[in-house]
Amino acid sequence: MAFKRTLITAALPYANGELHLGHVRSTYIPADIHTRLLRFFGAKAIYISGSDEHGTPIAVNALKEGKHPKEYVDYYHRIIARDLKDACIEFDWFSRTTSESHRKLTLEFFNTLKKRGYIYKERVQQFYCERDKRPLPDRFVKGTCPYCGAEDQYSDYCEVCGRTFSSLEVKSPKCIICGETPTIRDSDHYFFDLPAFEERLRKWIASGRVRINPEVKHYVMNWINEGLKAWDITRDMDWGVPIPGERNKVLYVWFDAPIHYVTATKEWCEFNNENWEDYWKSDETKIIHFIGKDIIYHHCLFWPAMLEGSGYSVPDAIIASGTMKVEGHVFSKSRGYVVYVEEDYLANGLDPDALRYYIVSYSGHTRDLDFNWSTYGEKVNKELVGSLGNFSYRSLLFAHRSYGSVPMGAVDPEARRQVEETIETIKEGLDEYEFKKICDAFLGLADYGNRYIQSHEPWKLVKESPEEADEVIYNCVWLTKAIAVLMEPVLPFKAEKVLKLLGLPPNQPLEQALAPLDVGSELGKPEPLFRQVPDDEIEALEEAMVIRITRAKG
Ligand code: B3M
Ligand code: ZN
Repeated sequence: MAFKRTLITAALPYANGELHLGHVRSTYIPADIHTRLLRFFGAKAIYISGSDEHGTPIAVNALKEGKHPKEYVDYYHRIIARDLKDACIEFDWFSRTTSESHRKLTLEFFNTLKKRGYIYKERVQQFYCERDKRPLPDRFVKGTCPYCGAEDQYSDYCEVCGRTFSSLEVKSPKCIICGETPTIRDSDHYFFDLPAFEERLRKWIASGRVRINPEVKHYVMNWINEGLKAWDITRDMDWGVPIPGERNKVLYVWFDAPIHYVTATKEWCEFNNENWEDYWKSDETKIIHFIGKDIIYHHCLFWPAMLEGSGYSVPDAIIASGTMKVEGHVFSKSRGYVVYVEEDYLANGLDPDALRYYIVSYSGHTRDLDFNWSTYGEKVNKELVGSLGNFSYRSLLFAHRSYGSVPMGAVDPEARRQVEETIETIKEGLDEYEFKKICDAFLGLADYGNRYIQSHEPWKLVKESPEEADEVIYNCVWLTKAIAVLMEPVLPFKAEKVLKLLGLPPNQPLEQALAPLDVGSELGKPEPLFRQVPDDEIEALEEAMVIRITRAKG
């Protein structure tokens, strides 16, 4: 069916660090491009997210820094919002999980699910520190991985072998606050009855009503076939959404975080005088979640079950990206295999649009992306500087110098056909969530433009046959406009620049890609669109990375 509107969500970044390439690749840039493209093709689309501010890792980090968790997340919420803006990632709404509206809505979900019998209480055993006199959930305990024997791992997850486990399985546990061996105590926890949704989830996934890629579908079906387990949604601590009637118990961060998709929608709707139920309780809205591969379980099982159990719509598409690596290594902040958007990229004078382009054009969205500075340099220099930038700059410079305005001419039918084909391919890329296809398409148009200008040699024609020169330059400028319009979702800063030289405002609609030029309208003086990144600069960037990795090894 045709949807009236689309809601695009990006997985919430934890408010515990600067934005890095792992974030922007898995989620924020592709989802931003998707939203812009939907609008470009005339659809109504809303793009939302927010800072994920609860959870034990944040509580532990704040404790280490001697800060209250609220102070800690306030800081990172600001930093993340800044980094997003600098990478030209534009949310319609970006809020936070520590808000009052979010607390209320989370409890509404909790109460509804409890009333309907999907949440029940059960006694569990958990670590307790007798010296600190407190329970020790998840990351408050470190120990040896029960599977691979790696030491100094958090009690719920091993960074070395990647397995997750339940806290009590960890060997030689130690309290992260004082280093004591914890004791084990009883505690009453709330559980979400995931198994009650088994058949509904199985049918939903198998029916194809939700778009998820085949590989992910396969995983999810396997999990369902292995049998789903009830989900412990309580943590004994004071940082999180407090459970009513309980002392020192909050909801697990993964219970409240996805609810923020609804919180943010409601906040946006309130601000824009719309009805949030049109988004979450109606078949007319397409809901798309952009996520990383590591949170498929949460989005394909827990979250749809929570929605279904509370009477909300379930998502229509869950788009999981491939894994991000750095110089061939698994992405890891603690081991130094990380590239920060601000510190490592923008602060070095590198171009935000080039980042957006590199991130999505390197490989297909579901494939892995192995980041390294040398392929970054190659792609920027060859594709953005050599092809795209070169064509726009040459065309505009020639037109500006020789005419100062759009010369007489008409659109060459072959050039028009090329643009029409490019639009078709971009449309396919949008429908297939294949961002590389979109980039390849407008880059291909620039290649065509370069061949066009090269074969027509307008620099000769100006002297030999001025009328023909007019025609050729008209078409070069026309192609430049088409490319700018079509590249805008991926390269918004650069598109704006080019459009300005042509006397057009940003965010042009689809029709503008094919519209003829205004003969005689003034043309601005162009500057090169992209800067060449020389070898010595790439070497310096590589060097800085090696230093960080070495330092992380200690
Ligand atoms: N905050 C980040 C992650 O695991 C986590 C996402 C929440 S989405 C509801 O990628
Ligand atoms: Zn302790």
